[in-house]
Amino acid sequence: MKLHHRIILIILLFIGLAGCSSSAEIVTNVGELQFEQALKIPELIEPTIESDGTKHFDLTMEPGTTEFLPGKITDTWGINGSYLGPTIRVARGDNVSIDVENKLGETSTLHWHGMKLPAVMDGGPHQMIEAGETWSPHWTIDQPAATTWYHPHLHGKTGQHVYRGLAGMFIIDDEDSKKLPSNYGVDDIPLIVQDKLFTSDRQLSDNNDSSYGTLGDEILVNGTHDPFLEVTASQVRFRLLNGSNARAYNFGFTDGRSFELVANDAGLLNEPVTLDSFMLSPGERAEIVVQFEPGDETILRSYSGSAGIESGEFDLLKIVAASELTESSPISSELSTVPPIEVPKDAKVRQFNLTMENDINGKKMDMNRIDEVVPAGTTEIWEIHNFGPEHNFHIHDAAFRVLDVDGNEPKEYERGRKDTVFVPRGASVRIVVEFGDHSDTEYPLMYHCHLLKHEDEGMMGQFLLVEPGTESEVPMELPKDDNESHDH
Ligand SMILES: [Cu+2]
Repeated sequence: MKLHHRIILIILLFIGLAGCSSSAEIVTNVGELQFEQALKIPELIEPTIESDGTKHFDLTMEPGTTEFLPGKITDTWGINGSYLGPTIRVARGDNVSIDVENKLGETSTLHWHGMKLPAVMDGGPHQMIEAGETWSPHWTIDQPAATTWYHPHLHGKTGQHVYRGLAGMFIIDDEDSKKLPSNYGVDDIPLIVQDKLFTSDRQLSDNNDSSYGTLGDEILVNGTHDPFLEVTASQVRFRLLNGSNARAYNFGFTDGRSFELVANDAGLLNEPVTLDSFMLSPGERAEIVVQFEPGDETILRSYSGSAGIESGEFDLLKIVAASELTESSPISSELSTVPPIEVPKDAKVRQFNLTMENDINGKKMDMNRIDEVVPAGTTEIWEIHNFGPEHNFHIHDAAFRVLDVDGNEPKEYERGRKDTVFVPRGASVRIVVEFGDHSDTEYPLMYHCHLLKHEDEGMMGQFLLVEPGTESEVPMELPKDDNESHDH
């Protein structure tokens, strides 16, 4: 019976392949997977505690090889391993210090996406780590619980460095978040979703020809191809990160089950929202809590959407519930006590035009140019107007709330605290942005499209956060040689 099924599957596969070659538009892996690889859970890295209580972490960026398919070796990059990096987990109020050693053999950076911190610790394009060197940022965790992440941000090379495997999760806990399932790897599961294009000899293809950048036809979850997960608890929290260069995912389950959305990128929602699907564009995160009955089987699938970066249908992960499940207490109807970001009276409004040329307000990213000067600790309205196909928009050292999309209420799944927002083709998105309170007249922060090809091609701008009232005193040019220092 099993052999019989396999033969049918092989025939179907051949029909599928023939179909694929004639119509490149329909990209899918549905029906091709066996769900035979246990989902890898990135290691939770243990800090060393310094004498003043600071939690210290050591990260090493290094090349390696990874066996995504049995017997097939792929050249990859990783952090403390050959592909992806460990999960860092800290609590609000912690002081952290991190040594990032670069053993890649070329310059890179490591950016803390979603983190509120001084600009010089941000790991953006100005905090370059030369080959063989170590960069040592430190800061105090001062923001609500959130699923953040880290990845390189070297100007012009971010897409390549992330695609080869440099990324990891950075979880922040607080009193609110601990009320949700929090047992890492048991009922609190990270899911880093990435599409990949492999060459015939199973190397990562850097074909970047599409206008969106690399769109793969195979999926890795936490670096696992063909993954399954056995869950042992009746309620499981999944932290989803779209770690792809360009593809967006419309997440849902093949049995149509609903689930509770409990967090957007930058923190918990005030109350859970019951959904049966939601979309994440590159860089966005969401936390969901899914209820299981003993013996349940379902597949987390990405359904094809209308946008170019959403086309294709992909099985992501098969989830099987054990025959006996640990009973979890029901999740509270009050999740976060942090009030939603409000629009201040007389809020400053800034306009950002995303053009067909992949620039912002007619300008390509320039490492020496300051595009905006924002008073630290303030809240502004930013209006993002898309004059081209799909983009998204990410702001460093900031959290925002989506006010409207083309004048309409944002989708139910994007109404919480965020740091990255999808900007549909031709649409205008208005956000109310709460900026960090660290000022710095020397080191800028970034805002950019998180489709990494677009970012690398210059769809990025730089802003300084300065002492309120000093905005007009700040030079809009950075000194040519001083701004690429890495000795902080
Ligand atoms: Cu873009």
